Amino acid sequence: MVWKLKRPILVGGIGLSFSLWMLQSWHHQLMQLTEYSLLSLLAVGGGLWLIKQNRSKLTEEQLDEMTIARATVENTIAASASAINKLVEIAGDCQEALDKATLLQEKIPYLQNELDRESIKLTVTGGKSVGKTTLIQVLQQQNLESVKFEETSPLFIQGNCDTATIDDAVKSDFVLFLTNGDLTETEYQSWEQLKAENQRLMLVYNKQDQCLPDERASVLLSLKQRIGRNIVATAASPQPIKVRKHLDDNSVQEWMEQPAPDIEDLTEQLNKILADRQQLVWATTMRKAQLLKTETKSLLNGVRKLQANPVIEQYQWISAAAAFANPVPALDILATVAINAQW
Ligand SMILES: Nc1nc2c(ncn2[C@@H]2O[C@H](COP(=O)(O)OP(=O)(O)OP(=O)(O)O)[C@@H](O)[C@H]2O)c(=O)[nH]1
Ligand SMILES: [Mg+2]
Repeated sequence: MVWKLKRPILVGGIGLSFSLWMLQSWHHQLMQLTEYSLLSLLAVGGGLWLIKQNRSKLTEEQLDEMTIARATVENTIAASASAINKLVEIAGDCQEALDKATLLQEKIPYLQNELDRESIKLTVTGGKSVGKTTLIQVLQQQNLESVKFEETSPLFIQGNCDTATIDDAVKSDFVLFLTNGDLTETEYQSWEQLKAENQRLMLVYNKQDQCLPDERASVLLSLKQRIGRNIVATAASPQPIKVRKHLDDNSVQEWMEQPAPDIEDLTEQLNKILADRQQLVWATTMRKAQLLKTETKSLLNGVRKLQANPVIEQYQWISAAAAFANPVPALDILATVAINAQW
């Protein structure tokens, strides 16, 4: 049975008024409902965010202590090698890509040899005049076995972090990051950058002799709160102190004395870290292999893009021609005109 609507304007009008009235009377409840759902959404979102934060903290700590198996590094080197082979394969007659691939290929045997390296490269970095050179001189007298020290140029140029210095630092096995007090924002960002590169490192609060003992404790506490563990305090070259001696004839003799460097905590920590030097070497090799893989992949993408361009252009022409020749849009316009004309 076909139900035929009589007086459509009247029925439509009544329907519309009824709906508006319903909306009006439910408006309050609806608003409350929206408020509650917004609040619950906020609560759920906040909860999820907290869980995520806790998890990322955990993974950061785990990464710090993560032991690397030799096989994992070997697999990463092998993956880089096969990516380079793929690059050679698809490069075809693109000489530039082939030359780059040859250069990358030469790094593979170097990385394989790196796995058995005995000596450790220890880099000392930090801002200007924090005591990098002095600390290296003092550490060199500690007879740390097969450790080569290197100093980076100051980490900051006019208050900005120098990325070239960071790149330099991540090539070493271990980094000592020097600071003379609470971390500045730029220092913190550089520290985070090194951590993001999975660089093994330690924060050294040098020149602690410039502060009174309770000030030192509060600086150390604040550093620990900011970056967690991995902090030692040193005084590579403490300020000379005035010594006063009362003699028998009631006269007073005064002179300046140079205290010995205060680096025991640092050498103790370093000895612990260097005890597992294989781990340090493997971690560095892993970083270098990953870097090689990333470099190869971006070259591969570049070559693929170059090769795909002519095909994309060809299809662009085809679709442009098809759009031009297709009568459907024209039919569409015709239909609209016809319908309008009927009215
Ligand atoms: N009071 C005090 N002074 C220190 C300490 N360590 C280094 N110094 C002094 O800090 C100044 C800078 O030391 P450097 O070792 O040259 O510092 P740097 O970081 O190598 O400096 P740049 O390479 O120029 O960035 C020197 O006068 C050192 O004697 C320390 O533990 N306590
Ligand atoms: Mg220096």
